[in-house]
Amino acid sequence: MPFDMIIRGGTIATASDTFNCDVGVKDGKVAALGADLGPASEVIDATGKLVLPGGIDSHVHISQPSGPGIVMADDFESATRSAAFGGNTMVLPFCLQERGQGLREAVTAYHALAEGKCHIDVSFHLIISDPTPQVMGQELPALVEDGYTSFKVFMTYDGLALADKELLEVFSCARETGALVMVHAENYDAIRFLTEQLEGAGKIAPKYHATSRPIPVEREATHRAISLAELIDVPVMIVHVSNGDAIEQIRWAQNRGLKVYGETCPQYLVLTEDDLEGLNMEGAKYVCSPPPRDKESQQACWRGIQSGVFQVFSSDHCPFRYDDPQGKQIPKGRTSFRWVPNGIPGVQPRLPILFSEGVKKGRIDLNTFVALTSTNHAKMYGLYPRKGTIAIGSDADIAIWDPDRKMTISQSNQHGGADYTPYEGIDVTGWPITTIVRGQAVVRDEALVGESGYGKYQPRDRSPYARPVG
Ligand code: DUC
Ligand code: ZN
Ligand code: ZN
Repeated sequence: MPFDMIIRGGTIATASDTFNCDVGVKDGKVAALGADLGPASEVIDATGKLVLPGGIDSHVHISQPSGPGIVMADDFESATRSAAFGGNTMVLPFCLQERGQGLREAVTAYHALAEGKCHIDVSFHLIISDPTPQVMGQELPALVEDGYTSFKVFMTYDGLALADKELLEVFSCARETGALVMVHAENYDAIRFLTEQLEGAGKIAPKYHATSRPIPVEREATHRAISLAELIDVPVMIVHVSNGDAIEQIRWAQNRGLKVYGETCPQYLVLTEDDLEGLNMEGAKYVCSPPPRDKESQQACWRGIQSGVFQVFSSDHCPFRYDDPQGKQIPKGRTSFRWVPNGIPGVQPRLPILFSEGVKKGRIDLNTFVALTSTNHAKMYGLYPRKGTIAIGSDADIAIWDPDRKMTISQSNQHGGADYTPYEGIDVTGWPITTIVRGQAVVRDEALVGESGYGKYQPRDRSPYARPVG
């Protein structure tokens, strides 16, 4: 029996091409693309369906420490299960170094949380919160060698924000080691100032979360991150970009030949600040940073996608349960928006939202969709061509889509640990129905068929995008 699996009769789309042929899978890899491939142990009929590289979501938070009394809604089992239902074959969550903690120690503990739990493949970015000489001089270079080839830094948040000098030190370490830096760009002091002003005026409801971090807060930090990166001559990825002003900074840098990359997310395409207006604590369901903006910002994000300012479209999945004192309804959250856990679930609806709003509505073509949701993530983070495409020799990481299936996103069709979806009621056309990881169906015909523990940790190469300009 030459093939373990044949996916027959579908339309394949990669980041560059769309064509009709069968896919032969052997030993977890794509082994043949063609017609009449002969027998196989398992045949999947994909007639009338799209056969796409499995989604890779390079920005998700799973089991991340989030402050006293707060617990994330997803562990590795539930996060990777819902990701699989959303047509993803791999996710990249963040391993957070807490202040005072060694990086290696953080990585070991994070592996223990993932081990034996994952339905799909995972790899870890590092969050650097304590760039001590030991971390920068020894731990980080060794971890990059071991395949942890990207890390995130924060310009805001108590316990996470790095001063400009620390950012320069981390950027310099990234340049030396060939790692890719991801930046959360918001101005910490401006947010603290505005938060105190709002609280002083009794403006404490969740909706003021958005007021406390307006567009200039993100624009200024985006520009500063770019300028600091330019000083070091190191590439940077500006993550979760929400509006046209921040996009302008990135485009300006790109036009100057700087290696500045961009990521946006579904919340900046389909949600607005108005969603935070909910009565009582309902607005907390939409508290995330940067906050969703307005219709004009949504249009700017679409233009950023269409014009190539953004290389990747990620979910920034960061789930907290709503009806839960360890989640969005933490008692302190009623005293001020500043205590409401920051983040929203989104790893499952990411792909249907972009497919429906982007491809089906004619804003982007199918190949751009594949690039933004899979191929570019693999390229950016050192996984390509093992992951992120359908080509001979690549891992058989494949999502089979019904491009015409009409669905309404609802908590009842979500499979993660959260008890709500901020995308409730959004109608979409196109839905992933079967997800195959390294040649094994994990979700088949919209039912979970894989076992937790099948998904494996994947060390990564250095990003080809992380090389300095010179
Ligand atoms: N930043 C993220 O990347 N995710 C959730 C919250 C945040 O501030
Ligand atoms: Zn962030
Ligand atoms: Zn995030």
